Amino acid sequence: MSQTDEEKLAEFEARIARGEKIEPGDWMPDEYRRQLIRMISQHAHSEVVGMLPEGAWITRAPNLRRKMVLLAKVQDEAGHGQYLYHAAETLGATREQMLADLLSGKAKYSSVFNYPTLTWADNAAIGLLVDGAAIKNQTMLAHCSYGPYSRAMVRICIEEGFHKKQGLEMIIRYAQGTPVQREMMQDAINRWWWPSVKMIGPHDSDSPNTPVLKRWGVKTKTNDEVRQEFINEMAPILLELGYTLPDPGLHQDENGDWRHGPIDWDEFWQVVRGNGPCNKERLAARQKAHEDGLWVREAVAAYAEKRQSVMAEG
Ligand code: FAQ
Repeated sequence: MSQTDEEKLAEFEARIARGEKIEPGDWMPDEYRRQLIRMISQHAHSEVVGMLPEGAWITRAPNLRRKMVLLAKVQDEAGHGQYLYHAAETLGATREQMLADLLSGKAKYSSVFNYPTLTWADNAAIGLLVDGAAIKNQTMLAHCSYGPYSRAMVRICIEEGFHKKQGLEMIIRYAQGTPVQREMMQDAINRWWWPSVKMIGPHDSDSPNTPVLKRWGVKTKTNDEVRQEFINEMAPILLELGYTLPDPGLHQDENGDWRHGPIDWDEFWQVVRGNGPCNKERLAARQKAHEDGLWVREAVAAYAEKRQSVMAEG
């Protein structure tokens, strides 16, 4: 006897409640599939666009060790994009469509990558703050209910942990440096603090996707809960090192939580809508990379065609 949709949904939700992973061939509600494709493809695009702000500094690294570390980090981000595009493909999304949506400006990617990297110290700020915020969110997603996404997240979190440590190491070195070096690091922290706090997503009251994502075990925490964890970790580290944070409202409450002041969400939505300082530059860079890669795609397609005809001839 075939099950009704209500019965399938009840079984699906019972599996999630038991902590089982949902796998690609399993029955899932259309909305679960849609939400995952939305989120995973945005995440993949973020990794790929996220290579650009730091990638701009590879040729200007201050020494060979720093260059090797930065190269490895940016290369990791390309790999993360690949894992994530694959995870979205398991849900029926095609690589071609996802890329077309990114290149046309239709698809979203993280707001945080639309700011410029003005000095070498920005790479330190990105390592600690942007990777630090990404890890808080992704450690949660490593426990999500969709198998391919959660497994991709486990690998990604291990690599992001290294990214965060190299950022912290640089921030500590700058703290021990000359007044000019400290000032350069402080300036980078001032510029990356708020974009990092905002990248975790809008307040829960303005987050339409969170309820359904929580119901089906994709998110296990809300945006504000993740943000609180992030600020609780970062504020003491940076203050202890003698830096300041650009939030006059920041204070520790009676429970020990570091509370932030008002967030400028208008600025965030401007960036999300394509009007941030570097949105156009980022999109143009991805479009150029896609055009420059045309000969590779053509060569791969020609090879595949040739191979097929040779095999057909036996
Ligand atoms: N930027 O209802 P919610 C990284 C959109 S990876 C742009 O709260 P949700 C690694 C959201 O899409 C960083 N748009 O949405 C790295 C939705 O619009 P839609 C990326 C944003 O999904 C480090 C609308 O606002 N991480 O950094 C942003 O429940 C260093 C309403 O929002 C991920 O993608 C934003 N910041 O929560 C690489 C993790 N926030 O789609 C290089 C996976 C929200 O309905 C260097 N994603 N929006 O039209 C998630 O965890 C979630 O999607 C959130 C947003 C938490 C980002």
